[in-house]
Amino acid sequence: MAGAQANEGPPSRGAVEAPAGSAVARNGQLAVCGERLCNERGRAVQLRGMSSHGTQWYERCLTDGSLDALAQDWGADVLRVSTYVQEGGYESDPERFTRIAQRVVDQAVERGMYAVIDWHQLDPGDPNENTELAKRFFTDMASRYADQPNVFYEIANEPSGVEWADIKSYAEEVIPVIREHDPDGVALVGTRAWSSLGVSEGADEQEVVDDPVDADNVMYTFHFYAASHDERYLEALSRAADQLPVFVTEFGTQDAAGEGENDFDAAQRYLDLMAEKGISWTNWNYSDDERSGAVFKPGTCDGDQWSGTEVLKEAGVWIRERVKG
Ligand code: IDC
Repeated sequence: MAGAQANEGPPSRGAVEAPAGSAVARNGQLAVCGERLCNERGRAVQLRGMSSHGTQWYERCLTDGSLDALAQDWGADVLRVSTYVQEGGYESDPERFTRIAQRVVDQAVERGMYAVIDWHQLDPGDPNENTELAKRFFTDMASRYADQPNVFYEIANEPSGVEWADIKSYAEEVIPVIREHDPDGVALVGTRAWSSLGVSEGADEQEVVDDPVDADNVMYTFHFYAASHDERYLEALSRAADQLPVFVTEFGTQDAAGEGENDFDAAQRYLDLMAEKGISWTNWNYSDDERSGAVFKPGTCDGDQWSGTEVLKEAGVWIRERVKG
């Protein structure tokens, strides 16, 4: 068992103070309050920010300079750190990917941003196939951030081909492991059919409403790609947000592969809904991948210029404006 000893840092790093004026300095420890996310004074908050791409491919886009730009130039409240399980990710070298995730979360903490620790399970679609690895990863992460108010634990990115009952039982196995170390960290649970609340497999939010995860401080995730996901998805999100705490941890203005033309009109309707209902979000993705959904132009991550719009693709210019608010 590697446990916390697998990493260089101490099991818990102790509390690091957030810079004045930052999202974390303003809001402190967050908690679920009814269908919303509330700050430490019990006031509802909406966080806006970006998701990284997989750290096995785009670690070089997550530097002191790029995270300064995200925190200061973009004014982001939150960074989602995507640790893929497969595709050359965590399973191939748990210690290395834990170290990378901790390095990046530490950098978010220093800048007063919240961090979503994303266990980026994608294929296989059944999160139960990675449960032992997930427990090891989250033990290491939750022990390190036990004293920090900054982190969310996203335990399954996009389940697919699996019933809600199986996702729920996975959540009820992993969340207690996290809470043993970090009792007040908010857990984010992926929903059926690539976190579509079931819609992509002919279901909807009702299965979650009828049978929620048996744990406190849990939110459910919804992902959408505006050029692919029509009215039915928007309506499911709208209904769900009145009955469940929802966090949109991934979305794009493109098609479901994060590619192709941007549909900014459709994306704006989702953003308006999320503003109205106080739904927090992180956009996919903060890298220089060649696809249209990666905000930076290819080659940006080899340089040292991160701020402003010159380094951004069309989708990057658009989303930066909306993160700034
Ligand atoms: C895609 C990346 C692509 C990569 C692929 C690998 O854009 O570069 O080759 O993953 O799996 C998701 C997933 C997310 C996808 C993204 C866009 O969570 O991993 O990234 N997407 O396809 N769900 C819907 C879309």
